[in-house]
Parts: sequence; structure tokens; C-alpha cells
Amino acid sequence: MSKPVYHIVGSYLSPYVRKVLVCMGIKGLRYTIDPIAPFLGGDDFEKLSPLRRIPVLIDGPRVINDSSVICQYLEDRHPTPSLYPADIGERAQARWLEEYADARLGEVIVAKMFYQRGPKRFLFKEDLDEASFNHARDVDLPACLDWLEPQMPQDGYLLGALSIADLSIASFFRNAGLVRFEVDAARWPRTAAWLRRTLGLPEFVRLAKIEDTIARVPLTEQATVLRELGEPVTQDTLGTSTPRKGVMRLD
Ligand SMILES: N[C@@H](CCC(=O)N[C@@H](CS)C(=O)NCC(=O)O)C(=O)O
Repeated sequence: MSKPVYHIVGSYLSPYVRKVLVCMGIKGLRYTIDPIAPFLGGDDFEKLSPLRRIPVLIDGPRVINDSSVICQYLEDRHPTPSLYPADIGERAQARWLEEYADARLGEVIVAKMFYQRGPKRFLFKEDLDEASFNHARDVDLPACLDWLEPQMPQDGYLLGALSIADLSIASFFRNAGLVRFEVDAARWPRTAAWLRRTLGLPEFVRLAKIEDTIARVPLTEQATVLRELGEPVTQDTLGTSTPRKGVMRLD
């Protein structure tokens, strides 16, 4: 039986969306995409995503929210290649590292850094909170790296084989890179080497080319550029041209 084509709602610049797209790429799954920023979602978007967040995965009549839930769903539906360790303890550890990335790296890299430099400025026309950005870059993120460094492997991936833990954490550091934060290899050598390895995976590399192209394109024009790049962007969209603040708090 041929594999289904899933529909994704969410921008390629979101680390949560990237995690899902990489997971799909590794599993050989095809998708169509409505690449909207959550802040441009209209009423129909909110019906599907009550927290007004991306990604959303649509599988026929089923709507699934939250990148971790989506990745687990894809794993359950398409168990090979597996992105979750077979050992129960290691599987729990992989999920914890994923949660750490989604929660803490999300707060520091997305809310305090990426959102500040991107949507807050260009969509909501608000000033950058320089002090908060600098604190995230100089204090919070280094503290995260200090915590991650001793857990990083000399070679290979966090829990031996590549897992959801690697995809999650690397996805967030890619966004840090987009706001010019580089992991200092002298201070965090294992993390820097692991990040190079992980972001060097073909699926991250494929997406990075797309991300680099659209990063400076206004949000409302990104779909056109993505179509030109050959991405499977649908004509139907849940996006509007009127920005709205989210449901959950962002800086
Ligand atoms: N726990 C969610 C978080 C998703 C999330 O926060 N996505 C961001 C995009 S990078 C978003 O939609 N933010 C809009 C908001 O929080 O209002 C997941 O893993 O999918």
C-alpha cells in the first residue's frame, strides 16, 4: 500500500515544524504544506489549532497538534526507521530531551531571540527588547549549553542511534544560527561537533537551503517563493494578511 500524503500547517522557519519535516524526511513520508506563520492564521486556523500554534498535521479527517505528539504519531504509523530508542529507559530520556528543547530552548531561542528579531519587529512593528535578547544570548543559552555539553557524545548521536532527541535540540540551534548565535567550539566542543553532524544530515541540509531563501522574504510572499523552489505548497491557506497575537504569552 502506498504511503499517505500528510498535510502540514506551519512555516519552515519554525523549529517545531522543522522537527516534524525532518522526521518525515527520514521516514520517507510525503507532505503538502500551508507554510503560514501562526500570527497570520485566521479563524479557521484557530479552529484547528486552539493555541494558535504551529505545526498542525492533518491526516484525512484527523487533526493533530503539537510537534511531539505529531512525531510520535508518525512513529506509531511508520515505525521504521525508528526515531525512538528501543530501550524503555533510553526512550524516556529521548522524550525528556525533546521536552527540554521544546520548553526551555523554545523559551530562550524562539521567544526571547528569534521572535524578537523576526515577527515582533516586522509583523507587529514593536521594538526589540535588547536587554532580554542579550540576556538570552549571553546568559540563558550558555547555561543551556553548559547543561547539554556533558551529555553530548564523542561521536554519533545523543542516545547512540539518531533519535527524536537529536532532531529536536538541533532544530532549535538552527534557529539560534538564524539570529547569528554560533555554538562556541572552544567552550562546548562536543555540542558544536554534534550540532555540525546533526545539521549535516541530508534532510536538515535540504531544509536549510529553503530556510535561507525565505528568511528575508516578507511572510505574506513566502508561499510564492516556496512554490518556485518546488515545495508542495497548497493553494488553500489558513493564513490572512492581518497579524494577531497568540493565545500563549510570548516576550
Ligand atoms: N509545544 C508546541 C509548541 C509550538 C510552538 O510554540 N510553535 C510556535 C512557532 S515557532 C508558535 O506557533 N508560536 C505562536 C504562539 O505561541 O503564539 C509544539 O511542540 O508544537
